[in-house]
Amino acid sequence: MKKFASLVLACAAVTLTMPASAQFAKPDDAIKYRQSALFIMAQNFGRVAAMAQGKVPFDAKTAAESAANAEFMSKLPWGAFGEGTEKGSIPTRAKAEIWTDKAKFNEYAEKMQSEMVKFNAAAKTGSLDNIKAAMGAVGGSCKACHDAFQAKL
Ligand code: ASC
Repeated sequence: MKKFASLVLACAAVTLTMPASAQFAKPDDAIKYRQSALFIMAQNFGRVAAMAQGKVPFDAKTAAESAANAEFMSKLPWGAFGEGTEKGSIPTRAKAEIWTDKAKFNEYAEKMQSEMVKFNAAAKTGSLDNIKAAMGAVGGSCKACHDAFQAKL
């Protein structure tokens, strides 16, 4: 019983400290984690962007759900850019500058998250015009960070 209790505590400790400074068993896990979070975020953002661009019909409920997903996902990648996760055995376009210019990288990450909050709020109103007004700044924040910190293919 004592053993079980300490196992539960250990698991809780790992879980609770995860977001601030994520721990991964190996660099590949961190790389996969951040790529997965960004992929799911981009899929959800892209779904709403396609509506704003008139490529697919506007559906307020889907837009609001997708924007909420995107905002949630925008919080997850950053803990997976820890020291020692620069390279693994799977391809990564993360530039070394992420680790040598952390202050700037964090600034871009925070900017994107705050634009996502506004984007999600806009989507909640159900107005395509509000969504359109908030979208550009989100896309711009993605691009600014990619230009500085993502290697070209
Ligand atoms: C997206 C997506 C990005 C950004 C970027 C904006 O939908 O997947 O990486 O927007 O293209 O410039």
